[in-house]
Formats: sequence, C-alpha cells, structure tokens
Amino acid sequence: MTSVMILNGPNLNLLGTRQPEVYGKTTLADIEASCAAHAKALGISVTCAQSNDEGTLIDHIHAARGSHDAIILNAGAYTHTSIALMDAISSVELPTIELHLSNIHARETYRHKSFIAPVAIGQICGFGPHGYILALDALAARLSAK
Ligand code: CA2
Repeated sequence: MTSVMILNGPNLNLLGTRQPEVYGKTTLADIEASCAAHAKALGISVTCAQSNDEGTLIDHIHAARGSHDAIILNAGAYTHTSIALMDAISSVELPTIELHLSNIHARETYRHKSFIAPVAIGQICGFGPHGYILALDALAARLSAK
C-alpha cells in the first residue's frame, strides 16, 4: 500500500488555539484526522508527525526513506530559512509536496523565499486545511501513474 508521511513544523501544534484570524480554527488533530479519513478513501496510508525542532524534522525525513513513498511537508517558518531541511529532502529522494495553509506569496516578502520549493515536486499554499487533502490527491494520482 502506498504510504505518505505528513510532516508539520514549528508552531503548527498551536493551530486552532491561537491567532484564528490568520490560521483558522481547525486544530492540527482535526487536519490529521481528515487526512487519515481521506487517505483511507484513496486506499493509501498516512503517518503524521509534528515537531518544533529542526533536527527532529530532519530525523523524520531521513526515517521516511524506506518506509514511505512520499512526503507532505509544512515546514512552517523553517521553509524560509533552512538549507538543512532542503538538503534532507534532497537526500532521501522521495517525492515531496511543500504545503502551506496561507498563501505565502501574498504575505510578507520574507515568506516569499522557500528553500523547500527547489527540491519539492510542487507547492500547495493558500487553501487552508484543504491543502492537505489536495496534496494527498496529487500524490495518489502521481504514485498510481508510476
Ligand atoms: O501558512 C503556513 O502554513 C505557514 O507554513 C505557517 C508558518 C509560517 O511561518 C509560514 O510562513 C507559512 C507559521 C505557523 C504558525 O502556526 C501558528 C498557528 C497558530 C498560532 C500561531 C502560529
């Protein structure tokens, strides 16, 4: 069975509890539950993880090699700063979708730069929690076509 790792980075554990005007009222647990349900309908499996620590995120990416077929990564603010995360994605050679709840291109200019984008197969941003569902659909289509 196709297996996807969904990895969320710093502060995303606070979703639904703080700044709902920016990031909405949906919690990370809600997102993970809807991803699990949608993955089941697609006939794929998902594993979800979140960390506020850059090194732990890199460890999850390394561990995905051999156990998962693809990654959905919302690296949070590390998107805009982390060459280490870029190198980790590059090294595992797994198709990775860069995901953001907000439209990073419509926000502050420092959010326009992504170190993940050059090593991702694509970027989904601006669709809120539904972006994760779009990412699962995109991966299901891509992996079944191979
Ligand atoms: O839009 C996204 O998904 C982001 O990855 C979210 C990051 C931000 O730094 C990126 O530029 C875009 C921030 C996540 C912070 O999450 C919070 C959730 C609730 C309350 C406070 C922060």
